Amino acid sequence: MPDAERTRWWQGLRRTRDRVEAGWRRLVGLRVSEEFWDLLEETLYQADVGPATVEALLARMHERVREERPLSEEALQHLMRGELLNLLPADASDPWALPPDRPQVWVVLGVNGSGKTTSVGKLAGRFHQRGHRVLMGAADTFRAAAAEQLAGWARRVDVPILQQGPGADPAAVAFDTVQAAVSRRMDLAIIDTAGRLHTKAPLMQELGKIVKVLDRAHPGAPHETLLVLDATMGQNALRQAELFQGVGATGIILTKLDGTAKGGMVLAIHRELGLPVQWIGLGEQAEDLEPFRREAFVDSLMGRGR
Ligand SMILES: Nc1nc2c(ncn2[C@@H]2O[C@H](COP(=O)(O)OP(=O)(O)O)[C@@H](O)[C@H]2O)c(=O)[nH]1
Ligand SMILES: [Mg+2]
Repeated sequence: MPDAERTRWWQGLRRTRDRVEAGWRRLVGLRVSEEFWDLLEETLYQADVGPATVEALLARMHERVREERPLSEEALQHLMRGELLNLLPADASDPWALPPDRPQVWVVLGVNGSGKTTSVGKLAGRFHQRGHRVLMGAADTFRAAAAEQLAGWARRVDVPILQQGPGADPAAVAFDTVQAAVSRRMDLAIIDTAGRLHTKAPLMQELGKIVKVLDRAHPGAPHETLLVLDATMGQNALRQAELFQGVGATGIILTKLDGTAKGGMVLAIHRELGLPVQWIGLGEQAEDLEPFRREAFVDSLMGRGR
C-alpha cells in the first residue's frame, strides 16, 4: 500500500486512537493475566467495538491463548492483532479495477446525512482520476438542493452528471442514467438516492423499484448496492442498517471515520451485518475516500507501525 494511503488511515483514525492509546500501551507490557483480559475488554469497549463482537473476540482469544500459550508480551500482541484482522474480510485485490461487464452500475443508499452524495462525488472523482469513464445519476429528486449538491461534485471532480427537475421520478432518473451510460460507453455509473426516514415504508419501496428498474436498463445491474453508514453513529449505525435489509445491499461505504472516536465499530459491521466494508470516508474533500484495508485499519487502531 502506498505510504500516502497509510498516512491517511493513520490520520483518519486519530480520534479513535486517542481514546484507546493509553489502554493499548498498557496492554503491550502485559502477559496473560486477569489484568490483561480486563484491560483488553475495557479498551475494546472504549473504541465502540460493541458487546457481541467484544465477547466473540475475547472468547476466541481465550481459546488461542489456551492452545498456544504465548509466553512473551510480543507473542500475545501478535495473537491479538491476528484475531482483530480475522474479524474483517480480506481486502479486494485491486479495488480500482472494474469487472469486465460495462458499464458497472452502482447504487448508493442510506439515511439522510449519512454521506451518500459526498461518497458518490468522491468515488466518481477517484475512478475518473484512474482513467475510467464515469457518469453520476442524481436520483435524489425529493429536494432540488440534493441534485444541486451532486452537480457541485460533478464540477469539482470533472465527471458528467445526469439530472432531471425536482420531483422527477427517481427510478426514471436511475433508468436514464444507466441507459446513457450504456450508449456513451461508460465504465461506471454511480447513482445517488434519497434517504429520508419519516416516510420509511415508501422509501424502501422506492429504493426497491430503483434497484429493479436498473436491471431493465442493463441486465445484471446494479452490480453493487452500497449502503452508506455514518461511523459517528457507532453501534446505532448497525441498527440503521437493518432498516435497509430488504433492499439487498452488497457492501458498505463507511463515512466520517475521521470524525469519531468510535472507529472500533468497523469490527462489528462485518460480523453482525455480514457485509464487507468496501470504502471508507476519511474527510470531506474529494481525495478523502479509500478502499478498505484491514491491516491499515487494525494497525492505525492499535497504534502500531508508526
Ligand atoms: N468528516 C467527514 N464528513 C463527511 C464524510 N462524508 C460526508 N461527510 C459530511 O456529512 C454531511 C452529509 O453528507 P451528504 O453527502 O450530504 O449526506 P447524504 O444526505 O447521505 O447525501 C456533509 O456535511 C458531508 O460533508 C467523511 O468521510 N468525513
Ligand atoms: Mg444526499
